[in-house]
Amino acid sequence: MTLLILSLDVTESDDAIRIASQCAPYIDAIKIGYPLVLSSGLTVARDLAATGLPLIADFKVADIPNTNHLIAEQVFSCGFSALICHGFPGSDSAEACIESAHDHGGECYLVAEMSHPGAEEFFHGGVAEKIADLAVRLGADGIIAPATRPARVRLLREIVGTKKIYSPGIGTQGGDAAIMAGLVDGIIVGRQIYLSPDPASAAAEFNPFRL
Ligand code: O7M
Repeated sequence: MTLLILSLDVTESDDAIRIASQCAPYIDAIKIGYPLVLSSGLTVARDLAATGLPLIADFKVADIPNTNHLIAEQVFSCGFSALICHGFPGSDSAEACIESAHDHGGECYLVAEMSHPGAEEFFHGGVAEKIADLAVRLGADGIIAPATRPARVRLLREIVGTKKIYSPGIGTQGGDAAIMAGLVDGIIVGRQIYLSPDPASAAAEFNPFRL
Protein backbone atom coordinates (compact mmCIF):
# COMPACT_ATOMS: atom_id res chain seq x y z
CA MET A 1 0.00 0.00 0.00
CA THR A 2 1.38 3.41 -0.97
CA LEU A 3 -0.08 6.22 1.07
CA LEU A 4 -0.83 9.66 -0.32
CA ILE A 5 0.44 12.22 2.18
CA LEU A 6 -0.74 15.78 1.61
CA SER A 7 1.95 18.33 2.38
CA LEU A 8 -0.13 21.27 3.58
CA ASP A 9 2.33 24.15 3.21
CA VAL A 10 -0.20 26.96 3.18
CA THR A 11 0.12 29.88 5.58
CA GLU A 12 -3.51 30.61 6.47
CA SER A 13 -5.23 28.25 8.89
CA ASP A 14 -8.59 28.76 7.16
CA ASP A 15 -7.07 27.61 3.86
CA ALA A 16 -5.42 24.68 5.60
CA ILE A 17 -8.65 23.48 7.20
CA ARG A 18 -10.68 23.96 4.00
CA ILE A 19 -8.17 22.13 1.78
CA ALA A 20 -7.67 19.36 4.33
CA SER A 21 -11.38 18.68 4.64
CA GLN A 22 -11.93 18.78 0.85
CA CYS A 23 -9.04 16.36 0.26
CA ALA A 24 -9.67 14.09 3.25
CA PRO A 25 -11.49 11.32 1.29
CA TYR A 26 -8.58 11.03 -1.16
CA ILE A 27 -5.55 11.21 1.14
CA ASP A 28 -4.10 9.03 3.89
CA ALA A 29 -2.25 11.55 6.08
CA ILE A 30 -1.46 15.24 6.36
CA LYS A 31 2.05 16.62 6.80
CA ILE A 32 2.50 20.14 8.15
CA GLY A 33 5.64 22.07 8.98
CA TYR A 34 7.06 25.52 9.47
CA PRO A 35 4.99 27.43 6.87
CA LEU A 36 1.67 26.61 8.54
CA VAL A 37 2.81 26.26 12.15
CA LEU A 38 4.77 29.54 12.20
CA SER A 39 1.75 31.38 10.82
CA SER A 40 -1.00 29.59 12.74
CA GLY A 41 0.58 27.98 15.79
CA LEU A 42 1.11 24.33 16.62
CA THR A 43 -2.48 24.05 17.82
CA VAL A 44 -3.65 24.14 14.18
CA ALA A 45 -3.01 20.41 14.52
CA ARG A 46 -6.05 20.19 16.79
CA ASP A 47 -8.25 21.73 14.06
CA LEU A 48 -6.83 19.42 11.41
CA ALA A 49 -7.47 16.43 13.66
CA ALA A 50 -11.16 16.86 12.78
CA THR A 51 -10.36 15.22 9.42
CA GLY A 52 -9.62 12.02 11.33
CA LEU A 53 -6.36 11.64 9.40
CA PRO A 54 -2.92 11.02 10.91
CA LEU A 55 -0.87 14.21 11.23
CA ILE A 56 2.85 14.24 10.51
CA ALA A 57 5.02 17.02 11.95
CA ASP A 58 7.70 17.96 9.45
CA PHE A 59 10.11 20.03 11.51
CA LYS A 60 13.23 18.26 10.24
CA VAL A 61 14.42 18.46 13.83
CA ALA A 62 18.22 18.81 13.96
CA ASP A 63 19.40 19.89 17.42
CA ILE A 64 21.14 18.48 20.48
CA PRO A 65 19.35 15.56 22.14
CA ASN A 66 17.77 17.62 24.95
CA THR A 67 16.33 20.22 22.57
CA ASN A 68 15.16 17.50 20.19
CA HIS A 69 13.39 15.85 23.13
CA LEU A 70 11.68 19.09 24.14
CA ILE A 71 10.52 19.71 20.54
CA ALA A 72 9.26 16.15 20.18
CA GLU A 73 7.30 16.36 23.44
CA GLN A 74 5.52 19.51 22.20
CA VAL A 75 4.70 17.82 18.91
CA PHE A 76 3.24 14.67 20.41
CA SER A 77 1.31 16.55 23.10
CA CYS A 78 -0.50 18.35 20.25
CA GLY A 79 -1.85 15.15 18.75
CA PHE A 80 0.61 14.46 15.93
CA SER A 81 1.16 10.82 15.08
CA ALA A 82 4.62 11.18 13.57
CA LEU A 83 7.67 13.45 13.65
CA ILE A 84 10.33 13.94 10.99
CA CYS A 85 13.87 14.68 12.10
CA HIS A 86 17.29 14.91 10.51
CA GLY A 87 19.80 12.15 11.00
CA PHE A 88 23.01 14.10 10.38
CA PRO A 89 23.25 15.60 13.93
CA GLY A 90 24.06 12.06 15.07
CA SER A 91 22.63 9.00 16.74
CA ASP A 92 22.02 10.58 20.16
CA SER A 93 20.01 13.45 18.65
CA ALA A 94 17.96 11.14 16.43
CA GLU A 95 17.44 8.73 19.31
CA ALA A 96 15.91 11.51 21.43
CA CYS A 97 13.20 12.02 18.79
CA ILE A 98 12.65 8.32 18.23
CA GLU A 99 12.32 7.61 21.96
CA SER A 100 9.90 10.46 22.49
CA ALA A 101 7.81 9.36 19.51
CA HIS A 102 7.62 5.78 20.73
CA ASP A 103 6.85 6.85 24.31
CA HIS A 104 3.77 8.56 22.90
CA GLY A 105 2.80 5.68 20.62
CA GLY A 106 3.94 7.73 17.60
CA GLU A 107 6.41 7.31 14.79
CA CYS A 108 9.68 8.97 13.84
CA TYR A 109 11.23 9.28 10.38
CA LEU A 110 14.79 10.33 9.54
CA VAL A 111 15.53 12.40 6.44
CA ALA A 112 18.07 10.24 4.59
CA GLU A 113 18.35 12.32 1.41
CA MET A 114 16.52 15.44 0.26
CA SER A 115 14.84 15.98 -3.09
CA HIS A 116 16.15 19.35 -4.30
CA PRO A 117 19.18 19.70 -6.60
CA GLY A 118 21.44 21.11 -3.86
CA ALA A 119 20.92 17.98 -1.75
CA GLU A 120 23.61 16.29 -3.83
CA GLU A 121 26.24 18.59 -2.31
CA PHE A 122 26.05 17.01 1.15
CA PHE A 123 23.78 13.95 1.08
CA HIS A 124 25.78 12.13 -1.62
CA GLY A 125 29.13 10.48 -1.03
CA GLY A 126 27.79 8.03 1.53
CA VAL A 127 25.88 10.34 3.89
CA ALA A 128 22.38 9.24 2.89
CA GLU A 129 23.40 5.59 3.16
CA LYS A 130 24.79 6.21 6.68
CA ILE A 131 21.57 7.93 7.77
CA ALA A 132 19.47 5.09 6.35
CA ASP A 133 21.63 2.64 8.27
CA LEU A 134 21.23 4.77 11.42
CA ALA A 135 17.45 4.66 11.00
CA VAL A 136 17.61 0.86 11.00
CA ARG A 137 20.01 0.65 13.95
CA LEU A 138 18.03 3.08 16.12
CA GLY A 139 14.66 1.54 15.35
CA ALA A 140 13.21 4.57 13.56
CA ASP A 141 9.98 3.87 11.74
CA GLY A 142 11.35 4.87 8.37
CA ILE A 143 13.19 7.37 6.24
CA ILE A 144 12.47 10.25 3.88
CA ALA A 145 14.02 9.77 0.42
CA PRO A 146 13.72 11.76 -2.81
CA ALA A 147 11.11 11.06 -5.49
CA THR A 148 13.32 13.13 -7.78
CA ARG A 149 15.96 10.34 -7.73
CA PRO A 150 14.29 6.91 -7.93
CA ALA A 151 17.64 5.16 -8.38
CA ARG A 152 18.80 6.55 -5.04
CA VAL A 153 15.56 5.42 -3.42
CA ARG A 154 16.13 1.88 -4.75
CA LEU A 155 19.60 1.92 -3.21
CA LEU A 156 18.31 3.22 0.13
CA ARG A 157 15.56 0.56 0.06
CA GLU A 158 18.28 -2.09 0.08
CA ILE A 159 19.57 -0.61 3.34
CA VAL A 160 16.27 -0.06 5.16
CA GLY A 161 14.54 -3.26 4.00
CA THR A 162 10.92 -3.26 5.13
CA LYS A 163 11.13 0.01 7.05
CA LYS A 164 8.89 2.66 5.57
CA ILE A 165 10.07 5.14 2.97
CA TYR A 166 8.10 8.35 2.47
CA SER A 167 9.03 10.24 -0.63
CA PRO A 168 8.59 13.96 -1.44
CA GLY A 169 9.35 15.69 -4.73
CA ILE A 170 6.38 14.42 -6.78
CA GLY A 171 4.86 16.72 -9.40
CA THR A 172 6.15 20.28 -9.02
CA GLN A 173 9.70 19.10 -8.27
CA GLY A 174 9.60 16.64 -11.16
CA GLY A 175 9.14 13.27 -9.42
CA ASP A 176 6.74 10.78 -11.01
CA ALA A 177 4.05 9.19 -8.83
CA ALA A 178 3.74 6.21 -11.19
CA ILE A 179 7.42 5.36 -10.76
CA MET A 180 7.54 5.99 -7.02
CA ALA A 181 4.34 4.21 -5.99
CA GLY A 182 5.88 0.78 -6.43
CA LEU A 183 9.05 1.74 -4.59
CA VAL A 184 7.90 3.53 -1.46
CA ASP A 185 5.32 3.34 1.29
CA GLY A 186 4.09 6.90 0.94
CA ILE A 187 4.30 9.70 -1.59
CA ILE A 188 4.30 13.26 -0.24
CA VAL A 189 2.57 15.79 -2.48
CA GLY A 190 2.20 19.50 -1.77
CA ARG A 191 1.79 22.19 -4.43
CA GLN A 192 0.28 19.93 -7.07
CA ILE A 193 -2.68 19.52 -4.71
CA TYR A 194 -2.94 22.62 -2.52
CA LEU A 195 -2.29 25.13 -5.31
CA SER A 196 -4.87 23.51 -7.58
CA PRO A 197 -8.15 25.40 -8.06
CA ASP A 198 -9.79 22.08 -7.13
CA PRO A 199 -7.58 20.40 -4.49
CA ALA A 200 -9.94 17.44 -4.00
CA SER A 201 -9.81 16.52 -7.71
CA ALA A 202 -6.04 17.04 -7.76
CA ALA A 203 -5.73 14.66 -4.80
CA ALA A 204 -8.13 12.14 -6.39
CA GLU A 205 -5.87 11.98 -9.46
CA PHE A 206 -3.35 10.12 -7.28
CA ASN A 207 -5.89 7.40 -6.46
CA PRO A 208 -4.45 4.88 -8.97
CA PHE A 209 -1.13 5.04 -7.12
CA ARG A 210 -2.61 4.32 -3.68
CA LEU A 211 -1.94 0.63 -4.27
O1 O7M B 1 5.12 18.82 -3.45
P1 O7M B 1 5.87 20.06 -3.06
O2 O7M B 1 7.17 20.19 -3.76
O3 O7M B 1 5.05 21.29 -3.09
O4 O7M B 1 6.19 19.90 -1.49
C1 O7M B 1 7.04 18.94 -1.00
C2 O7M B 1 7.01 18.92 0.50
O5 O7M B 1 7.93 17.92 0.94
C3 O7M B 1 7.43 20.23 1.15
O6 O7M B 1 6.77 20.32 2.40
C4 O7M B 1 8.91 20.02 1.40
O7 O7M B 1 9.38 20.76 2.51
C5 O7M B 1 8.95 18.52 1.72
N1 O7M B 1 10.21 17.85 1.39
C6 O7M B 1 10.78 17.98 0.16
O8 O7M B 1 10.22 18.57 -0.76
N2 O7M B 1 12.01 17.44 -0.06
C7 O7M B 1 12.69 16.74 0.88
O9 O7M B 1 13.77 16.26 0.62
C8 O7M B 1 12.09 16.54 2.11
C9 O7M B 1 10.81 17.04 2.33
C10 O7M B 1 10.13 16.56 3.48
O10 O7M B 1 8.95 16.39 3.55
O11 O7M B 1 10.89 16.20 4.48
C11 O7M B 1 10.31 15.55 5.53
